[in-house]
Amino acid sequence: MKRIQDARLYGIVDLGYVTAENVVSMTAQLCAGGVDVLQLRAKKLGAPEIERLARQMLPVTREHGVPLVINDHLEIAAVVGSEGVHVGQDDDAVARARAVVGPECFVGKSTHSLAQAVAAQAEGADYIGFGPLYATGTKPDYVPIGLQDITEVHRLVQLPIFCIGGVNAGRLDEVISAGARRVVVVSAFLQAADVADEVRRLKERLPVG
Ligand code: 3NM
Repeated sequence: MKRIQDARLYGIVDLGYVTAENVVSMTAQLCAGGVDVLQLRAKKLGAPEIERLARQMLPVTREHGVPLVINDHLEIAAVVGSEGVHVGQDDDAVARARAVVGPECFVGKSTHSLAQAVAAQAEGADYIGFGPLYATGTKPDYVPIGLQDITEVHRLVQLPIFCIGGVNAGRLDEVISAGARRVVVVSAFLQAADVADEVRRLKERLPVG
């Protein structure tokens, strides 16, 4: 199983873009292309449906050695035994997640500013998301934070930092030049004509180490 500490490319199966029927196929394509970690995100589905999808994804992600992260639903992460769980900006979200998922499951937290990133590290998160860098239809209510704090967040936070929000092949060079080392890509992968190829080609351009 790949470790979150070594992950550079983070994919998300977001049910805003993928139908439930296509979740397994999309999971297989993203894993075949080479995502290092994969999240299940389904803001509009109920817990039973999300649990069912997670159970369908797990054999595929495990076959590829890709850790599966459940967004928001701590109990589902615990009951299906996913490798990770991801939480939002609530106070104590990391501590509450740990109490539910136990020591084997890593915990990531979304952050939208330098202050939130530093706080997430103090809270004991295993990794952070940092964004949205650009305006994005995947998370439309959030104000983009731009690229200017990426270097500073890497100085302040010694956790894996996944830059997120509007990242695609056309913007990758400027995101890397701004200091990003790891990225999350959602809609640009899920809407690609050839998903595995899009993942493979973007991954080749990420810095190693
Ligand atoms: N979280 P896309 S931005 C799920 O900043 C999510 O916390 C964000 O999707 C954050 O690659 C985002 O399609 C959406 O822009 C990322």
